[in-house]
Amino acid sequence: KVESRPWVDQEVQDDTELEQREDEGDDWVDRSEEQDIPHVPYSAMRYPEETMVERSKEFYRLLNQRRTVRSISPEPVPREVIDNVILTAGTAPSGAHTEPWTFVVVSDPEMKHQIRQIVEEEEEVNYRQRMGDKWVKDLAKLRTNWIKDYLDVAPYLILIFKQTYGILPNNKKKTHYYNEISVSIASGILLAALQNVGLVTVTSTPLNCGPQLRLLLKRPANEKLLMLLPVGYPAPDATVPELERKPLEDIVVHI
Ligand code: IYR
Repeated sequence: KVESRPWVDQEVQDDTELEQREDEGDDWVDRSEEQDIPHVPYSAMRYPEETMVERSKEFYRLLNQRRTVRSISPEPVPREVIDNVILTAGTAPSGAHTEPWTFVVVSDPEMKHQIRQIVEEEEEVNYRQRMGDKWVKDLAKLRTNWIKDYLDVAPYLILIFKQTYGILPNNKKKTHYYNEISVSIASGILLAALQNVGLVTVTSTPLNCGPQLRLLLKRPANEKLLMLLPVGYPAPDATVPELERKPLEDIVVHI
């Protein structure tokens, strides 16, 4: 089937985009049905330069302390905080302002356990077969495996879905341009918002679990799982690998 989605960069196109397109009809929305919207003046904060330097350092210090933490405390976290970090994620820019994201927040212990069973079953096959020796060796230093206690223990699991297209109230479909990159940006902002309140997570992308988790959570076929974030306070005995980040000169080129 010929793909006609010029906004998807050839190099970035991944197979998650190519599956399950047979469920799509041709009933796409006519953009002329949309109304024009007013444009209003924009004003931003303007800081003195020293303040900018100070704030840039402060924000870097905060985010430089972010670590992937695989040992999460069962201690409860206020629901309002979760709502606020998701609102923050939803401020991300998106293709044609389509906001192509759904954040599924799971706190029900039984549902968390069902998610764990699906993920562990697939991850065992991933580690033993699909990933191959090289990938498994590359991960050895992180000491990960297919046992994911955090899926039972973390007070919240946030499953981030990208909506590959939108469905309007009249059942017509709406193109979600750049949906994967839009939701990826939102996910990054979510990670920053969690760091800002002292919560931790693991940026997990459970390989081959998307369809099963989508069905378990009763999400529609236009939604594809992009990321699964267990969220909570770090366990008191949590450890992290002693990793270093690349220095500025290794990540920047000024021209
Ligand atoms: N998804 C697996 C494996 C894994 C892959 C990468 I790339 C990592 O940086 C870490 C883990 C897991 O969650 O164990």
